[in-house]
Amino acid sequence: MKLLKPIVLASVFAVCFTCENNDLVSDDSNMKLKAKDPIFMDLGNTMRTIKVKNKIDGLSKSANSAKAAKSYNVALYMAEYITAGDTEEMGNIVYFNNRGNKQLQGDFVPGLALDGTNAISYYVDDNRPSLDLDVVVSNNAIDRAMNTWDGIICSNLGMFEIAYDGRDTGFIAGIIGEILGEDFGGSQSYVADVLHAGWLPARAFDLVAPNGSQFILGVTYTIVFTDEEGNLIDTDNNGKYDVAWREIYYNDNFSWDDGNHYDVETIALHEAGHGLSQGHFGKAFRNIKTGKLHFSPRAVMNAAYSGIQTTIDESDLAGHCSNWSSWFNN
Ligand SMILES: [Ca+2]
Ligand SMILES: [Ca+2]
Ligand SMILES: [Zn+2]
Repeated sequence: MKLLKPIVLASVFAVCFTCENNDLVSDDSNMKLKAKDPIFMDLGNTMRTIKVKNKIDGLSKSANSAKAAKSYNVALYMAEYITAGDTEEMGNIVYFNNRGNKQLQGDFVPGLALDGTNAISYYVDDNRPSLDLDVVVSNNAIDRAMNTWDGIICSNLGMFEIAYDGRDTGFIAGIIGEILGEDFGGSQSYVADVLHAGWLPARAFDLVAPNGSQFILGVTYTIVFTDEEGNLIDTDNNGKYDVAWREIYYNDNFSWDDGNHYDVETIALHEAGHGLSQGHFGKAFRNIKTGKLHFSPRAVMNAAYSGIQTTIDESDLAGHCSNWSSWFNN
């Protein structure tokens, strides 16, 4: 199959070269890569009832422990993945509930935060390190990525890290493990608004997209609140499903590096963008002679890896600010 693809593409190229309005070929040397429609994957019923006890800052330890746990219904709603960039596959959106074209975006809701604060919490799980990097090195890269988003001045994320304490994490790791009959760890407990859940073996990514193990670098899953029947809810009526938290996983099939190929900070910055409700952005082109992938505009939120990128570009900034500048913090 892999060998056939260039031939198929080359013939499409030849046929379309004279077409008007063709959107495959942008000029003689660059081929525009077409974005695919979102895909649907059926992982069965992922709705779970979880108990969360919010620890409120300022309350004494005993007052906090006296607070009753509250029950919430949550389910996996969607995922977004970024691809390695050296295949024909571009990153995409995956929906796990088939509602035709009635899919909405997801977003956090002020006042409905499971950590008890509108500030954005994150957690980095050391229990699933990459095969290639010392966990301290990858953690530092992830922290740098989170600080980059937190440093944007149009938003007031008040980001804070929940310190690693060894606990089991991973709503999605649990579900994937159940489906594949393997133990990837996992927990049905809320940990933080954005969970960097760590690295999983390649086969876990075949549940994100068909053959996904071969081209997905990283994926961000969106877990949303549901009602008791499992219907997705939009309690603040903003036309977006209410996000409970997001989980980020990295594909250990690829070689991870710190400042090389594939650079953890670059992918963590991209995935954290999804963690903060941003979608993919930019048109992808492949140079016909060199095979090199490039984007217009180049941005952190491009759907495939095209080299190290650890700063937020204008288009990323616009997306972030339109979403977060009106967010009220606490
Ligand atoms: Ca929060
Ligand atoms: Ca909403
Ligand atoms: Zn992505």
